[in-house]
Amino acid sequence: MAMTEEERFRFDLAGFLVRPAILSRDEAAEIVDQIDRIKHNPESLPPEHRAVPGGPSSILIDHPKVIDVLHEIIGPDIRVENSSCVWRKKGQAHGELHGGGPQQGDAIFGYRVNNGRIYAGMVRVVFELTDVTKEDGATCFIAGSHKANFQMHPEHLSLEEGKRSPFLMNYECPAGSAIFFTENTCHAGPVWKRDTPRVAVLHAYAHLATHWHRLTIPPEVLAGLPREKQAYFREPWIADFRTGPATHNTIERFINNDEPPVNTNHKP
Ligand SMILES: O=C(O)CCC(=O)C(=O)O
Ligand SMILES: [Fe+2]
Repeated sequence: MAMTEEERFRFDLAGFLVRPAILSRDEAAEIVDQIDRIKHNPESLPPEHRAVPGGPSSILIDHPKVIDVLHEIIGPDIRVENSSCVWRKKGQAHGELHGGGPQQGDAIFGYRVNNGRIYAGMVRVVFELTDVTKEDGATCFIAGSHKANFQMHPEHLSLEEGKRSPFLMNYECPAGSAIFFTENTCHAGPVWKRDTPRVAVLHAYAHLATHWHRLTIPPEVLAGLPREKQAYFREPWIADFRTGPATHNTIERFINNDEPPVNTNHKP
């Protein structure tokens, strides 16, 4: 098993986990530069780098210190559901507390533990690309809410100073850290308070058999990825029973095939 006992205990108890500094400072800085250009000067990048997870940010797709956790909490067959980047200036926010509670009954988002194993639905990974302190206002969580059996109570949904739930937790971490949380944990992207921007990449991972987000990554960005990274965007199915034994939709099968990743060239 890849997670330490303490990590497993912490993730199960709280619904989120920080793995500090999984990237070198140079790797993080290179992605910061890419996101700066994506947001402010996209023409300075080749077309296949003009969105995440293309170019330097592609190391995040299958980073071993991320994939080993995901294999343990989702399962051996996973996909990337969604990829986006943020350049959040002082005063900007993603929004209020959302998620948590009885949604755990849902097959896409649900969180269960069975026979000593975690079965998480969608898991979001935040890659913080600058140093973050607890005062800055990065993602925050209502600890334990991924297992709540009742609707989130309004008294626990305020982000206002002095009115915050005693269960509201956030994190501090160095640049290049990964924060994992089950989408079922009640969370928020509060107002960013630091003078310098929050630069981060957010990925959503899920079981190979599920597909929640309709993928919006530009086709040229997906096409520019090496085959082993495109594999995380392969079609969402497990077995093809036209063959005997059934063909399993593994990464190896995808790499040895010429089939494209899921189609992103669609109309809304
Ligand atoms: O921006 C954040 O810190 C949180 C983002 C969020 O809520 C999400 O991606 O689901
Ligand atoms: Fe969210």
